Amino acid sequence: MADYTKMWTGLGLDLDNHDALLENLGGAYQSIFMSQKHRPEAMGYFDFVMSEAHGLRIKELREEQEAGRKIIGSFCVFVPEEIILAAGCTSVGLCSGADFAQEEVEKVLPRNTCSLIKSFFGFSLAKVCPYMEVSDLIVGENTCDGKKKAFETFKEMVPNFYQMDMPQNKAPMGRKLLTHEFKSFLAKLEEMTGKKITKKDLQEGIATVNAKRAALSRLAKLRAADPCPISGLDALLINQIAFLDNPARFTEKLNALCDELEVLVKEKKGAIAKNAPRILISGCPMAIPNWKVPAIIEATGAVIVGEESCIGERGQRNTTDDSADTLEGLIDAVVDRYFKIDCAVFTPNQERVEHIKEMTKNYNADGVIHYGLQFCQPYIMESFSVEKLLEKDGISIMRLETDYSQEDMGQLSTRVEAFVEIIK
Ligand code: BJ8
Repeated sequence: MADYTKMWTGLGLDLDNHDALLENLGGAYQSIFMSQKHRPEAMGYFDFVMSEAHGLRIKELREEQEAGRKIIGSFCVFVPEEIILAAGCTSVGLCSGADFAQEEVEKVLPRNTCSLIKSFFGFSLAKVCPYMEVSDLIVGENTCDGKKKAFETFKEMVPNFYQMDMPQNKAPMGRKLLTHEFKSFLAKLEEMTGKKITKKDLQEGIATVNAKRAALSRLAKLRAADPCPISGLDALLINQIAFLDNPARFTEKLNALCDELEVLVKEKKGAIAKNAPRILISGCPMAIPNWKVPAIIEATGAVIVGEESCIGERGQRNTTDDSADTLEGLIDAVVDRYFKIDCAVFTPNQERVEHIKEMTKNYNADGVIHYGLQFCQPYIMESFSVEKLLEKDGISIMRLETDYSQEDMGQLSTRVEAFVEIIK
């Protein structure tokens, strides 16, 4: 990586903390990703993106800012990228996938807060996330209780916070609330940019995001093959990078990877051996650089064939209908698309278990590992009914609860190995 010290200093990063984070991440990436065998050649691009995630990509975002674009950071797949692009802005996901500055975090948040929330507090307090620092606006959403209460504190820590309300059920009133929130968000972006969003702008935003989602769905379908042409770790990484990279370039590179995977499938070549036990992961999002559980699973020789997760199919399934001929109609279509997301903060949330069953079938999974972050009430509570309903259909499932620490690695490995033995 080139020397970006000046840029990082300009962003207000704490260079010592940031060096420590990069050193840690670099080591983890080498041992988890680069040690894999039979990786598709086109993964080279995604390795490059990762190696420059705090360098070249941030430089690009700074250049976009200098040219007048605003950078919008967010924590949730409910924040509509189509509208952000329509406003001439750029969307970035704010990672939240690693522990940092835990002692400082526990001075402002209770200990029994999920790791994801603690993570973005830690990144902010320790000044180590260039995406957070480069963002002109940070959007928080009232999804789970943990996030919405934590945002009350977080908005005092950053100068540019915007809060979006969220429905808790899929009744008509819920849809009305989401429509209201998306329109307010659109108005906020118009006010920030001084640009009036037109029908054409939104159509273009929808087209860009639809193309990205279509490429991700193409990747997902290719994983149904046995042998699987790509490891679950690499597929997860691509889903994580989808939140950071330039969307048009990402789509082009992902389609190139899918072209290569199609050939591998035809030639019956896999990244992981044929007949390897096939696992579907379901549950809390695995934000970058959270690779702990997938690394444990694939170390057993099993392959992860899908993620029922917001960093995965729950967040990316469904494209937006672009056929409306008014701006109002297109906004409605965006709302329709997002209102289908079956996050566990909704009650009831029956669609989610149906999706898990559907994915198990479509990707020929032998079993499901339900991944819950400790203290995440929505997903952990829901995991009990998910378990019951999957077992009723004869689908093997194991529920795991963990955090971002490495302390339970041994215990998790033992449990995952035992589960893989059972489903073999
Ligand atoms: S749409 S899953 S990205 S809210 S893990 S912070 S739920 S206590 S992240 Fe999510 Fe949007 Fe839903 Fe998806 Fe709370 Fe649970 Fe923590 Fe969570």
